[in-house]
Amino acid sequence: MSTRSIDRRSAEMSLAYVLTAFFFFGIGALAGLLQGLVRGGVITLPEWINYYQILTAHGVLMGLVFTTFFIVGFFYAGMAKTITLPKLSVKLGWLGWVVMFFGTVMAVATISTGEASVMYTFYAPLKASPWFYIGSTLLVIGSWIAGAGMTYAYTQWRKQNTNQRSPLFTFMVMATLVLWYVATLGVAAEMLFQLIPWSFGWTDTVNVVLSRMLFWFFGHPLVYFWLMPAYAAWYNCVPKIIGGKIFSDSLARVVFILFILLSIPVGFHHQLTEAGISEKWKIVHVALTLGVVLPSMMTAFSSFATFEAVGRAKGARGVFGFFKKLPYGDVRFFAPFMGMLFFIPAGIGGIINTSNQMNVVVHNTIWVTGHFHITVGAAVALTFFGIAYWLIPSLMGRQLTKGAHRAGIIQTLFWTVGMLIMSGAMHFMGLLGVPRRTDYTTYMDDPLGLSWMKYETLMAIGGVLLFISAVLMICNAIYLWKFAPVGETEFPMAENSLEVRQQTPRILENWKVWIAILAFLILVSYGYPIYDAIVHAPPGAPGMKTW
Ligand code: HEM
Ligand SMILES: [Cu+2]
Repeated sequence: MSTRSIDRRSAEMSLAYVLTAFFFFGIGALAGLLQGLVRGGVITLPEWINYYQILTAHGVLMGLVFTTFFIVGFFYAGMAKTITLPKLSVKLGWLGWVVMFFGTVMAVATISTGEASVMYTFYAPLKASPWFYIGSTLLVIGSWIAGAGMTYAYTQWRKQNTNQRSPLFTFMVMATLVLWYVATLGVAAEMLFQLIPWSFGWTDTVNVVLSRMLFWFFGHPLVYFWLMPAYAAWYNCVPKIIGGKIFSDSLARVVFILFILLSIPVGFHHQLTEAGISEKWKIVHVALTLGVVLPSMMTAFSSFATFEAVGRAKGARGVFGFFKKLPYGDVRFFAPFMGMLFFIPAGIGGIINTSNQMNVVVHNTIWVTGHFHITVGAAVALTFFGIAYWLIPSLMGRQLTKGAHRAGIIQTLFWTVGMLIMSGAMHFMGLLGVPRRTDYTTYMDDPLGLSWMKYETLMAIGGVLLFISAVLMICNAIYLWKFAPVGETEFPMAENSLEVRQQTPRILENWKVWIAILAFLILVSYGYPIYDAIVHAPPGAPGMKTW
């Protein structure tokens, strides 16, 4: 008999998001493979495809579409598990899916017809078809609708459970949503007031400085929007999988609050080499960025504390003996664990990127691309894969079989090795000065350009392994969705008893306080620069089509 872990309506809606995520992930992976092969000099694209076109498709589909669909699906499922979803939430979930899907199709269509090779950052003055901007905006609006469904479920729960701290997972969903709503205001303003009117020809020029500021107001918290769901799995699901407990309820909540506060007023760390923003403001953003190290360290600390506690309970000895006791044969643990390991060099790389002087060395080199493939492309992606292995069968009422575990471990290994090779090559090339976002070139057979080719080839080899892994992942997902034997798969969610939760300070769930502090920090860090960019606007730029 089939037994779903949550009610059927919620399960079907969440699954729609997760499966759509993997559908677009597949197309994105193909684009990634082609990029690697082109840059490595292995293949040449046919006349009718432009390198920057597939680069745009890859960045948009992986960075914006795969992640957002997966996150919404996972969050809805986790909320259904911890507090259950009212009917209205499920309806809003479906509506959000439709709007997001429609927006994505619009954006992908304009990329396919070559009207939007502006890459996933759509930096002005590169100018795409208005329908690309409208499609991307719909993707965001769809996520707002989905977020409204979750917020409704949360407020209903709180009404029925006055004076109770919410379950940790639900709290984390709400914290991520607070961040997402505030962050997306920046990109929505850029789209609605700048890019869309300009691309329709209603305005002749665009204020480039302002548009990039607004983009990164959104762009940095975007990376925390990817990371916080992965952390939610590290805090709630991984401990349950390995038979442990949540290390500390309040610590986990403080971490998420810190992410809300510190991930928005830091966008200038992406613009350190950019004219039009004074050094003083850049330093404010850099200082706040370094503050974000703290919650990540706290997460690492509590994750490994949980591992240690579990290992010792199983009889581990010595300082690091507990590593031997962890269930590496369980893909639900193995995949996110590999992701955690990737996050160690990734975090160090992030500190390098944000340090003013070192940023000059790596800025706009392919080092940066190496960096975000080990953060979002590995730490986050591997965690999402690990979640998918139990989430899909558990929502379908099917079994995560031994064979699927094994296939999952192999898939994880391919991804891990592929990413080590590809990102390793990218990091190394970046230090040599190799630019990111470039089609195949030997720079007119310049000896320096030629000397880079061997690393480009290495990068392509890593890309091939990653692509094999992506195909395996999709096959596994389809198997678990449609073909695995009917049965039951646990929805691993470590939950603290109400007693423990009630010891957590009440203020941590007082959103008004945190939103007010966030507004203050935003005012301090962005208020004057944005005012300045508007009042002392640079000469506007006409649109450019460089492809
Ligand atoms: C099959 C696996 C993958 C391969 C082979 C791959 C390969 C690549 C390559 C070679 C580039 C650099 C192109 C250039 O700068 O000229 C790139 C860029 C990028 N990748 Fe991936 N990648 C993969 C997976 C992912 C994943 C899982 C994500 C995120 C979830 C991701 C996000 C990005 C983004 C955002 C860019 C930047 C695009 C731009 O600069 O506009 N990739 N990828
Ligand atoms: Cu950033």
